[in-house]
Amino acid sequence: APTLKERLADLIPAEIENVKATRAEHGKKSFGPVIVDQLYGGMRGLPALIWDGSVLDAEEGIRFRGMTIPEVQQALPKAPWWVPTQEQVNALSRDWAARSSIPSFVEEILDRCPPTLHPMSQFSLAVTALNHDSAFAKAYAQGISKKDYWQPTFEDAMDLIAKLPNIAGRIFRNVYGGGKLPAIEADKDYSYNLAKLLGFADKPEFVELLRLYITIHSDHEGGNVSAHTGKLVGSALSDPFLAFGASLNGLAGPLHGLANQEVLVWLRKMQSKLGENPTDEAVREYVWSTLKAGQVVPGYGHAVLRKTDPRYMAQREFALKHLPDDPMFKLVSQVFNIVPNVLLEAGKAKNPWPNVDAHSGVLLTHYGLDQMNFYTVLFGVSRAFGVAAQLIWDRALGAPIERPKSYSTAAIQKMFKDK
Ligand code: NMX
Ligand code: MLT
Repeated sequence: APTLKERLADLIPAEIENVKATRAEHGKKSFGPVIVDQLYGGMRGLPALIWDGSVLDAEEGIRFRGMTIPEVQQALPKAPWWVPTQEQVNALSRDWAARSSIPSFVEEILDRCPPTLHPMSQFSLAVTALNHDSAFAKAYAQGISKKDYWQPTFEDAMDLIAKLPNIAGRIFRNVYGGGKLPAIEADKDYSYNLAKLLGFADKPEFVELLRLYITIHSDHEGGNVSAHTGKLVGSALSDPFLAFGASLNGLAGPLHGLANQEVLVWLRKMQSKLGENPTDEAVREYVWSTLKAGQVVPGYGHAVLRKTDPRYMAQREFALKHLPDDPMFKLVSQVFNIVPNVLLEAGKAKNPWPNVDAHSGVLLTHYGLDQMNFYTVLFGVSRAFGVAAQLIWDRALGAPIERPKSYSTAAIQKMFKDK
């Protein structure tokens, strides 16, 4: 008799054909406000979520509260949604510094992780464990009224953001060495302190890079895996630590945040195969060999964007200004000239252009942060700002528990029979 796994292996090929046939016959048919293909196709393009912090346009890229990245760069630290004085900016930094320490049991959890456990798994463990001291969970247990949910959510959101540098710094030093964590400086900004905890505070250009990095990675509307996961889990009234821990698990996937690590791995493999200064033809061949092996070219393509990601361009401008002669940056530029044409020729990817992850690793590497499996942790620290802000709004506006309707292929076939 077949084992459960053998039985599945028998069934899968037929079910693949069944889904193909169902999509071919009914895929373009209307199904309520959507078409059947959207149920199978990862809900691409489905208007389904409210997310106030940012909106993504397929051609133009992200706008934060209506502002493009260059506009935000001009305006910070002042922004139209909150126009703080320098004193208020400093007070926010001091508030985060005051909230920044992590409980000793969370330190122990991190210290006990084997250095072979991926930094993202360690990150998610630590963030989830912060739920121990959640103001929201405590207030809920004490019977807080719905109209007040946002207040302890705000406190948790602030604690979450404030504690991330200590978590990231501890993981970094545990995994890669670098000694004891220094203290956060209450009179310095978030990026400086994060750089300090990673051991890079003596490089002002790296601190400036982190300011750019954190801003551009903070939010990318609500439908991406990490943002949507945080919102979904938060909709069950799981507190911000549980919700953002879930976000991190999604960000750790190679088609999402882990792509920044994958890009560096891919570039390094290319370098070791082709040597320094490869010809365009050799790079082209290498890209084709990736596709022919059934792999994706990391850092290229996007589910929504149809043009070069403005976050890529912001990083490219930084590189052109600060590290124009870096050999890895030159390789990234060469790849930028070659990959889109190959992807167009291959004809599958709907967007052949680079996304944010195609550029971030090379900048970090330039300043000596070349531990590539740490890169997604930095993405995660940044993404906390967007997810946490929306969690506050969701609780303030009484967002309900998310519960879309699912269907089986058999149910779809039955529904459209003879239609
Ligand atoms: N290299 C090779 N094939 C690709 C690529 C790529 N970069 N991008 C898309 N495709 C393929 C895709 O795998 C799919 O193939 P199949 O029909 O065999 O399943 C086909 O093209 C159509 O996919 P799209 O509709 O263009 O892309 P989708 O919306 O499904 O996925 C990504 C979007 C971003 C997951 C996809 O472009 C990708 O895998 N890119 C590489 C990984 C990456 O850079 N991810 C980071 C995204 C940004 N972030 O930080 O989250
Ligand atoms: C993101 O920043 O979340 C990525 O670009 C993925 C996305 O928007 O789907």
